[in-house]
Amino acid sequence: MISIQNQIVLITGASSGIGAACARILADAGAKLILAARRQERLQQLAAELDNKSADIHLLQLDVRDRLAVESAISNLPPEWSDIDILINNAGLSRGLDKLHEGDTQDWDEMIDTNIKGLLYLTRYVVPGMVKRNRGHVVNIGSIAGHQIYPKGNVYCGTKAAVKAISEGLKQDLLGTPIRVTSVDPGMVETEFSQVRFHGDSDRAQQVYQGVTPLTPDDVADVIFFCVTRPTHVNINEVILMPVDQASVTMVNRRT
Ligand code: NDP
Ligand code: 8X3
Repeated sequence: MISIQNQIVLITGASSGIGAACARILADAGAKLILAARRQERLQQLAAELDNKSADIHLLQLDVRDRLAVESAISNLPPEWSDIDILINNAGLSRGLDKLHEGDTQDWDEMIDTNIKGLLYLTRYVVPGMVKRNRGHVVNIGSIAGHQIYPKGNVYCGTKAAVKAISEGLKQDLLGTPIRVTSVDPGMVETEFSQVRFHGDSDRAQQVYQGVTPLTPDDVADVIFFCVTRPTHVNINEVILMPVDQASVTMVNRRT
């Protein structure tokens, strides 16, 4: 296991769920954290919590869909924060659960712009520095939905299939460098994910996890921590994790 003490880790989507859980576990291990998301007040709350543990934090209010904002945020990082060691491309969302031919095109744009293009922009502006410094690790948060399609999952599944392809492509393109690329692909995790998918309909969101023990954000962060702390010659290419109550994207054992 390698230490990540004082390594600079940029986490997108750090204001909630899996991203916030990553921030907590990495702060405990002494990493220096750049926390990015749109909701600044959420980032500030998390920073205050981590501050109590003397964590070194830099906040970035950032919409990953905005290419120019991403480029400017990365190129204007203060010098003490600019040498990013680990990029966790976690920001992402699903919007709606509709048959493709009845889908809301605004929902599609939001998913494609965030899950695919946002991840690409961060990668494009952060990885060249890693190549120059001859060190680095990119962790993309994919999904079981990138491996298997479910009814009405169409566009969301498409974005996560793209993340899978992009992770594999990046690994190939970085062959010959020491930079590592990992895709962490969870099944059902209880976060704000379903609230966002159903545009704030809490009852519908809760039903997703009814009678099931889903993964927690900490479970996923734990796996990410494992991946980034392997010896430097080891690359964990892809991890699929799901709750014991889930066998595939559509097979879930519900007790009620
Ligand atoms: P949450 O909704 O709890 O967190 C999503 C995070 O993404 C938030 O911090 C949100 O921050 C951020 N985000 C969304 N859009 C943008 C944007 N345009 N710019 C910057 N940040 C953005 O969900 P999860 O923690 O579950 O989701 C994290 C990742 O895990 C996603 O990629 C998701 O697809 C993936 N995933 C989730 C699973 C689950 O079952 N929950 C399973 C498999 C994968 P803010 O709104 O403040 O910008
Ligand atoms: C989130 C998991 O199955 O809701 O990526 O699409 S699922």
